[in-house]
Amino acid sequence: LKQKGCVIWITGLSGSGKSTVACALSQGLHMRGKLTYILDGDNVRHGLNRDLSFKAEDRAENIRRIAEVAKLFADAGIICIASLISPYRKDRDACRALFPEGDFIEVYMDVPLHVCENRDPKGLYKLARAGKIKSFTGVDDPYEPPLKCEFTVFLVFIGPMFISKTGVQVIDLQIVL
Ligand code: GGZ
Repeated sequence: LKQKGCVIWITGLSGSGKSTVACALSQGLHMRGKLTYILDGDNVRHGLNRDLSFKAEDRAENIRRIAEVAKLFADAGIICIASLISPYRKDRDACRALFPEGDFIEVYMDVPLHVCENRDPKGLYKLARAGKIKSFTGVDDPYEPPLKCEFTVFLVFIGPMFISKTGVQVIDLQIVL
């Protein structure tokens, strides 16, 4: 195989920019000749996972299935970018356990709730605040940030930056956009 597969797992609130970063990463990797595939929670929930709700057990099952599919892609040598809220730490850790050391790269979108809520691209926060959507992450459902992850994305004025926890490596996403 020319390319070794892996999964880049992007977690964060609705509106935190997971899909944007997933697309930017995918484009950047394509430009470097890498094969990628994006598994987006919201999309997969229309097909494979359309039987699942947003209660905790169903979110766990959503995440588990997507991790299993990501593993198939990784086995085929593809870099699979999974972008899901994946709010529970134990569910993300269970996904990590499916992969060999180093093949599960967790990226945390560290964007404050008020920023996501101000953006509200689909008007879902507004509906959740009005009680029209129940169990909405960040409003009346929990989000547990990673205690340790490979990358944290902070949205800063000069554009989205990839900043490693060690602070050693800084990659400006604009390079790959
Ligand atoms: C959270 C919800 C909910 C509730 C609908 N809570 O911003 P979006 O719209 O496009 O992405 C969100 C998506 C979340 O699906 P995930 O598969 O990523 O969630 S999880 O990992 O927790 O299983 C949001 C929309 O679905 N959405 N209702 N109650 N997000």
